[in-house]
Amino acid sequence: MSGTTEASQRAALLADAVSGLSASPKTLPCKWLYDAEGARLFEEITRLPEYYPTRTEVAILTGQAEAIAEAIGPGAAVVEFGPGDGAKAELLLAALRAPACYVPVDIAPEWLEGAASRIAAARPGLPVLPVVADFTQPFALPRRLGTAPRLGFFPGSTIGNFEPAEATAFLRRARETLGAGSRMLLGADLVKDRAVLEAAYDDAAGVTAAFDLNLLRRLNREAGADFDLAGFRHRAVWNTERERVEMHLVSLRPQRVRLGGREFAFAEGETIHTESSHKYRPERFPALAAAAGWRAAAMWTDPARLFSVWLLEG
Ligand code: AVJ
Repeated sequence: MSGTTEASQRAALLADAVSGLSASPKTLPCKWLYDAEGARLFEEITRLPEYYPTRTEVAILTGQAEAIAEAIGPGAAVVEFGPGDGAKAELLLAALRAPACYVPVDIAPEWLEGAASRIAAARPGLPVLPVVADFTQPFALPRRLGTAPRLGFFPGSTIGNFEPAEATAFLRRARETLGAGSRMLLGADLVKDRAVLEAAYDDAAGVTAAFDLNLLRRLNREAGADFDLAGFRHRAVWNTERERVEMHLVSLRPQRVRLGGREFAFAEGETIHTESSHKYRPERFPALAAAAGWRAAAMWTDPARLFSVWLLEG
């Protein structure tokens, strides 16, 4: 990362931390979970026995590749929002007929390299056109897309990390970016048994706990905070009313933490809400999409109905 990018990132982290820790209840935006160590721990989470979403979505994308490719048709320009390592795009591009190009979009240029080089190696000859942009806002697509039919790709149930109103706003902007007549292939995790959900976000090996607590380590390193990591523990709880799994860091005792020249007091048992992962009901998802101008054209799921992959038409 360049010096200025790093400095502005740190300033943004500090500002978010000061406002989140001043709020009641205390909260921190989940995007800060992903520093290099956080990204490594998330990758480890995706391979845990309790964390079903990744392997289930991959099973849907591979097992139902034919039907998905058939529904999408030939020649699609695939625009992926937040591609990660590009593994799911590789599966999709292998299934599709004659995709026109691959456009990975991310705000952090260094995060685009992995996906771009993976796809370039896996599909020689396929144009890879990375775009550096904040995909929660409308952005311009490369001119080279021409008139190729556009297919947005947003796997992983990343949509679940948005509040419902933000999810609608994201889908509306994605439709503006992709244009009328475009499609979107989107992964959405489904509502299920509370025990299954809570275990997926609080695994026996403690990897998700380490992922959550790493946020405090990051604040100590990048925002000059003095969190005692032994003074907090990770908790995952299913919020029945809002149909989301919440991750919290629970203060184990009354304590004070310094950050940004201020002091923040924690009562025993007080929490910092670090992430929400919303889950969806198949019968209700089409209405959410419709509120953003999309029509749900098809849905694929696994035999246990753990996860859903949707094709939206705009
Ligand atoms: C970012 C949506 C893929 O909410 O399931 C995994 C992040 N957090 N375990 C999710 C996460 C804790 C994840 N996604």
